[in-house]
Amino acid sequence: MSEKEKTREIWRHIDETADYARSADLEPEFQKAIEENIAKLKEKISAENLEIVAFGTVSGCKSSVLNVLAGDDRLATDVRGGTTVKTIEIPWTDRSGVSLVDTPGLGEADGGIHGRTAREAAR
Ligand SMILES: Nc1nc2c(ncn2[C@@H]2O[C@H](COP(=O)(O)OP(=O)(O)O)[C@@H](O)[C@H]2O)c(=O)[nH]1
Ligand SMILES: [Mg+2]
Repeated sequence: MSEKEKTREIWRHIDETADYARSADLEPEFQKAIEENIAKLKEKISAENLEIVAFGTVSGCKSSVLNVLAGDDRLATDVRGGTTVKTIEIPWTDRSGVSLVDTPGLGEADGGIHGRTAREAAR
């Protein structure tokens, strides 16, 4: 399959999912969630920006690895878990169209909200 055909196929699947969400007998909340995700997905595809997302357990060196890729220490790191509390997106130096995305860690004590933030960023 050529790149052009693959792109067309992806958009076809997205449109079919949107049609299904509109026509199916779904809970309004679920329908809204699908529509919001489709809108976000379309935005991401149109932006043609590659996101490298660091996703994993707390103190797993996620921020440290992204700092190495970025070439400086702009993301905070700490021996204590829970330093990264929100999703942070930074452009990869000298490379247009590529972003490094840091997320809070999974498995943090009382860190349910941070885990959800991380999962959301990785979608
Ligand atoms: N021993 C060792 N520690 C590291 C290395 N890379 C990072 N660390 C330390 O591991 C700890 C957690 O790193 P961090 O990047 O904040 O983890 P995050 O919670 O996944 O973002 C920090 O104290 C880092 O300095 C490494 O290569 N070796
Ligand atoms: Mg971190």
